[in-house]
Amino acid sequence: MKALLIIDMQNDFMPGGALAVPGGDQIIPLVNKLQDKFDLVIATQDWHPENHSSFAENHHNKKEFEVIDLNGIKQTLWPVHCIQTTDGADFHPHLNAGRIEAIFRKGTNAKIDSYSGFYDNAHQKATGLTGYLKGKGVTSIYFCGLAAEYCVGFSVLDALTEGFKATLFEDATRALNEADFEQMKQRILEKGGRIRLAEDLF
Ligand code: VGL
Ligand code: ZN
Repeated sequence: MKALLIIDMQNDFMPGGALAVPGGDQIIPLVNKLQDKFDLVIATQDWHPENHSSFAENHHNKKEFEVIDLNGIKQTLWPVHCIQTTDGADFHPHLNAGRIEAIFRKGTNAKIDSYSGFYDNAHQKATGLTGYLKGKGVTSIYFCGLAAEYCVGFSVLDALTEGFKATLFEDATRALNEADFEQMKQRILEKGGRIRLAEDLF
């Protein structure tokens, strides 16, 4: 059984948003069309409290996009984004959300960031996504959404760790930084993941 996992298609990651991914809104028509090819569609939402430790403004003398050591883990400091229950955390209004059976929220613990839809960045706490998908009989997961080298990429890597087949649709994602996305694609391929074009399904 194959599932489509739509990562973080939220207003704050769209052009004009707090942590805009260039061209993030351009993938919406493809992400909508793609859903018809899957029996199960799941989404994730970045869902931070205001005091989240990934926000530069919650640290003294730190700038946005600076990398710090946070409890032993490298953490990029982001602009404030995806605050729980705000418009910025909502899905883009053009995203077809009618087929999404479950939404897994992440980044709710103020002390640690969570790029992957499966685990926090220290791999200490699971979201329950693995058990949910295995309970539905899912063996292969296909990924789209934002941002390619962060929440999408780390979700793909964790899916492989959890024993799923994992495929990234590289035309149905967009990166914050192209060079970082190239590195992430290499890591995915080395771990046994696949990279495909969603458009090839049509
Ligand atoms: C994301 C940075 C911070 C993402 C979330 O969805 O890729 N990136 N929070
Ligand atoms: Zn975030």
